[in-house]
Amino acid sequence: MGMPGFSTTAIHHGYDPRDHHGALVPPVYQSATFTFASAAGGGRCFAGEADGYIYTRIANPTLALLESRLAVLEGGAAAIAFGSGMGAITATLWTLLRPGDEIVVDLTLYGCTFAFLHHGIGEFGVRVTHVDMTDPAAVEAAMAGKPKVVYFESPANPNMRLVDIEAVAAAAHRAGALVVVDNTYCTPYLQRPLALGADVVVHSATKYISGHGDVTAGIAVAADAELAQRIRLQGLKDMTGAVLSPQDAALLMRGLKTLALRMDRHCTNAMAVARLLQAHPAVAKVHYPGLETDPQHGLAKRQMRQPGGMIAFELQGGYEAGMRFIDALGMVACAVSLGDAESLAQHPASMTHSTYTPEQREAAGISDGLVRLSAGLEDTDDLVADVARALSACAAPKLRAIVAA
Ligand code: 7XF
Repeated sequence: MGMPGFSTTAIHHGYDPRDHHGALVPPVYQSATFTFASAAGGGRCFAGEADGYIYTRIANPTLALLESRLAVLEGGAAAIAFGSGMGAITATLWTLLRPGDEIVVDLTLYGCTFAFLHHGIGEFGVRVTHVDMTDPAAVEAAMAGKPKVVYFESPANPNMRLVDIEAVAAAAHRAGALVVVDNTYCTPYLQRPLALGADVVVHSATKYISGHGDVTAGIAVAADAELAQRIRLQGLKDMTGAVLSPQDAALLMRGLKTLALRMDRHCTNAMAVARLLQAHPAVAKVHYPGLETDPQHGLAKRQMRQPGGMIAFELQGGYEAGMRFIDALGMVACAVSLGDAESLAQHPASMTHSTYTPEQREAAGISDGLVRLSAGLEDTDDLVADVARALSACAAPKLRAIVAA
């Protein structure tokens, strides 16, 4: 038998019911601490001379099963689970960076990642340099400073910019930098950055991996086992303490079982909404790499299985029209977060990316009129109908006449 497929791995990897009284679903080790057989044995565990669980902030069997599944799915050596995506990101970067080091990042990043760089680690002596990672010459020039870390999202939250992972990773490696990619928007089902050269992949597992909007969680997956262990022992254990609860790990494993099925539906729904938006007179611009007219369509086809479930767009009426659109939605909820069964819409400039100043948002390509939509799992026709209704309702009177015609 060859390598098990994505869903088979997500459902079965690392678990045999015969080792657990036949329990089909892995039991939850809801225990903060673990007993040692002897005092000397406990000391050997702490010294790393003997295997064995010590304390859940370091490791836990339920977390270990989730971690092993995600490590295989991302094609990494090992994974570390966290209590949030920001836990995974901060623990990874605290581990890799020291005062005097430089991190080169893309122009567009999730709002709290941007805030962590500028108001967190940036205030502890780490130099943060933004570069347009869609421009190979700019990337090459930024490598002259010998950065320690190169960090980006693809697609970027919120404006769907794609970064050529293979090309940027190659440039970073020539300069001796480690490459960290936030793969939240894709999940390993749609894109595997480690196979394209990244060293670490981070996720907000709050999103598609959980898939049900009821957990905050994060994951880091490293290509190298020694690097993963450093992130665990420094970033997780000593620097952030951002551990995931075993109960929430069990919920993530439930989500993982249907990840591939759900991603297919998210993508189908997003494509249908993107096509509606593209053809609609009230819409000025659609950012969705699945559209043949999108300037990054070719790159999307190269590095993503499908273009994903997220869409960003600007209405003809700019900011005012965007706010009217969100308020006019019926089934689609106005909420931040993404990747849930429920479709969600939000306004990045005043919500997820309000951590930027207006000038910083302009530099990052996040316009005041941008609306972000997370296509859920509802029936495609119902989602498209709700968006179409809101588009008609929010159009300025002159446009409304055109829409009605
Ligand atoms: O700590 P979290 O689990 O919320 O994850 C942080 C995070 C990291 N990377 C990306 C690409 C993310 O989108 C997020 C969280 N984003 C939510 C959003 O954009 O709606 C957070 C709501 S403010």
